[in-house]
Amino acid sequence: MTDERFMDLALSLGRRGLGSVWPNPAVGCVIVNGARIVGRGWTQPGGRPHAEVVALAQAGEAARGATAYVTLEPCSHHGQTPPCAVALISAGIARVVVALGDPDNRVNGRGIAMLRAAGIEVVTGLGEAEARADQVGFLSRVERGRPMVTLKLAASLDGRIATATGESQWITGPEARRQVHAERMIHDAVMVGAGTARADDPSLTVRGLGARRQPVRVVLSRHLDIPLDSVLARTAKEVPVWLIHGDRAPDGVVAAWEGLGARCIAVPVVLGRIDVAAALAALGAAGLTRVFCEGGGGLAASLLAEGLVDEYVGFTAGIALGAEGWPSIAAMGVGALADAPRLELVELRAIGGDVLHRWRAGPS
Ligand code: AOF
Ligand code: ZN
Repeated sequence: MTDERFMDLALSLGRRGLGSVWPNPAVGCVIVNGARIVGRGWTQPGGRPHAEVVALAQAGEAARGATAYVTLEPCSHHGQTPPCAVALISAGIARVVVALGDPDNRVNGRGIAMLRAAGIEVVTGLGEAEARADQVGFLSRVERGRPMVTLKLAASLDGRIATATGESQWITGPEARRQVHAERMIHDAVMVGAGTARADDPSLTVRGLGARRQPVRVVLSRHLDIPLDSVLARTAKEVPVWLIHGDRAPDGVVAAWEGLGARCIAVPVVLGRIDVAAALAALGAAGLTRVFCEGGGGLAASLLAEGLVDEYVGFTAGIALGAEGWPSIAAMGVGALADAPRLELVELRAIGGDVLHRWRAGPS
């Protein structure tokens, strides 16, 4: 096997951690001695142990003289455990192939420098584009101070997410809904606006896929007017609920939610709405790297208007709801076409009786 194939394997191992390792990146590591794979590792739930530590433990003595393939620069800082660069050196690794540098200011080139200083041959940049795509959430947290955002909307042919009476369950079929759970699982958090939380009384958990760590449930609610007997309220002690509220939400309601186990985070209100950029900055500061937003139309519009959507995944069903239905994207104040956010199609397929379409924002 070639360097490329081993790095591909490391990249696919690393992806296993997506959604369960925040605030850390989901890294993969493969250790190869001769032509034999002697260790495989990926970042463990909660972010530790790091991928290299897992792979080295598996390799044992066979790590001596071996090559390590790592999807992110090995760390050089002393956390709760010694740095991975030191672990690789002590294990007698002879060569390290790294896909992408780690921008964390505790690392940022020092990991690679430590390996080289110890006489280890280091090759960089192999698989960099794939690694960058997998690390988009971690890179966003470190470099932009906010998590990456995937916006998901399940809509009718005419782009409606509910009927005039707010009925939305179910517009799409079971296959699309199952896919939504798979998408939730590779994100750190699932986020909705207060209107959706009130209308659907959702649980926002991952079900049926054996998730090892449930995503945090985030609700944006200016007045914190979500029923205290909702599913989210009743389950806040089992799976985290974080409420982003306006700075004037009543203290009593904040205390009541905190009593139920929710985390309440106040952010400024701008023109009568929660400042979504400030909300995302707060989520980034709290460690989230990948957020999956499931509407509603108001939150979708705010995120799009502010250029905060990195990926959009749409599910379109063969049902028409008409203009009385709730729009998937509310008013955005777009005048000229040139001012409208435009995304690039990256995936299109049938899923059950529905259509999945995925779009990415251009580089910002
Ligand atoms: C690695 N391998 O698998 C991961 C790394 O808080 P700590 O000590 O766990 O360090 C977290 C930082 O370590 C994180 O911000 C990133 O720079 C790096 N993550 N490094 O060598 C891994 N997950
Ligand atoms: Zn490490």
